[in-house]
Amino acid sequence: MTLLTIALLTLESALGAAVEPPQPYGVVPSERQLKWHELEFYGFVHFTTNTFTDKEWGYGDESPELFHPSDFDASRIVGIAREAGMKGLILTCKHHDGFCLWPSQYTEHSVAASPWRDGKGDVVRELSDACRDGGIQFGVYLSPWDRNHAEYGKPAYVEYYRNQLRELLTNYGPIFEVWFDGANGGDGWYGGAKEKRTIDRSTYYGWEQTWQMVRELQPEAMMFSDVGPDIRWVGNESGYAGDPCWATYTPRGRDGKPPCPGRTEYKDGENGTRNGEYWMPAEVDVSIRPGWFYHKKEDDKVRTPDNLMKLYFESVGRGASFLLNLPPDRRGRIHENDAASLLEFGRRLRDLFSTDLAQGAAASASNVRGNDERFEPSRALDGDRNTYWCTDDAVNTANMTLDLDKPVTFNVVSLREYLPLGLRVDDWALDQWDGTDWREFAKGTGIGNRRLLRGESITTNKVRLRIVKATACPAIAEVALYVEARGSFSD
Ligand code: FUL
Repeated sequence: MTLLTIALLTLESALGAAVEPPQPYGVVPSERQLKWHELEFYGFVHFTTNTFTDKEWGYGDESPELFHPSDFDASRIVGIAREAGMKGLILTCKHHDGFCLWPSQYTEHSVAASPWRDGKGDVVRELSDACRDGGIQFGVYLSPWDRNHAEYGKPAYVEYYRNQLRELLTNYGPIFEVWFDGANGGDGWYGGAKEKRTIDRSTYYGWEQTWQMVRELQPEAMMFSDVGPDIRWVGNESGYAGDPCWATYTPRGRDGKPPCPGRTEYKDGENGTRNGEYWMPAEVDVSIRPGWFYHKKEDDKVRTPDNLMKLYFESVGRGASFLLNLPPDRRGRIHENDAASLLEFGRRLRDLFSTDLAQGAAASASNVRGNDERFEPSRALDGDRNTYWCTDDAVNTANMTLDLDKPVTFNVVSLREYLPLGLRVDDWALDQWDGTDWREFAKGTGIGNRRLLRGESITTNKVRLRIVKATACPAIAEVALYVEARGSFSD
């Protein structure tokens, strides 16, 4: 050690050495996952020959001539999605029936054989361009199960599947998410064979190799499946995540086989796994109508704005993402009923999050890491998810208080942990000051990317967040208070 170093070290300790941020706890998100956590809400677009045959799963023998939207306008779809607050759209480029919405050079079973745009159309092109122009992201769904392809079940099909994926990942700009569906019902047309084909879900598709290809072609893309690797299926299609819904997960296989798409104890996805092996947050996929594809008979069964709000709180509000399906109709447009509901929902969301009543409050805490201003409780009130309140390493129970100066009325609270340091908090509670005492008004388990509390209206001048149990010293990036204008939230 040189004299200079010793002098600097002495000076530093005299000034109070800058304390280090805590070590991460458990598995932590990748950069790619961190970016995705910021999206929270995006859409699915289910569109294919099913739209014209009124089916949910095409058999694979549908004529491409059936695909003939009279008024497909991608920019209108993007406009509605954006207005609703969606940050991206994922298109079913090929569903189980095998019909391709782009002119793939590997099959004739595509838009190139349809009368739409005289066989010169490309839905993938139009929607990806419109997303880019509209400032939202674009993702692809490519069904692994293909009921049209003659060689489905043989190695040649897996080659075909990868070739198609390569087309989608190289010709259409940046892809934010690739959706790998685990569904496989067995029977299909299969080039005229009309039979049941059973594949071994663990080995047939060679997922590792396909995932590797996605990483090479689109390093930023998030991959979704029952087993990730980046995002997991939440385990239901009803629109809710479990409570709690940990971002960490250890998928379990079934029938003595390792976990793979289509073969997991998928109900585990609802809650995830505390201290799980992987950072693999949940995505809640659900349709705005009963079916995934458009059916006229469901025009009066569109989810209401109230119901969409409920789904939002039960997905985004539990740390998952909300993937809401908007199926274009036979015109190639989002039906008026769906659009109306969605736009009203978007308006309510904007309204809800327009003013954070906690900003500007005076914050104090029972402990501040190293008494360092970088970790002060005000960091949780600055609207920046990259700054956080944090305690000393040995302090796993702590509280922070917001002094609001004058009484405010709120009915929604938003909490976030600082994700790069992992899931640290187990149990927490929220208290209001009633003039003489603290009164608990909410409690829960798990925070993660986001925890939204939707409760009765509370008017108070002080709010307290209590970290009741944390496995590692807490790092809280956000405490925010909002007002939701509403009649009831029972829908
Ligand atoms: C399922 C599929 O079978 C449905 O048709 C739909 O695409 C849904 C999102 O995933 O597994």
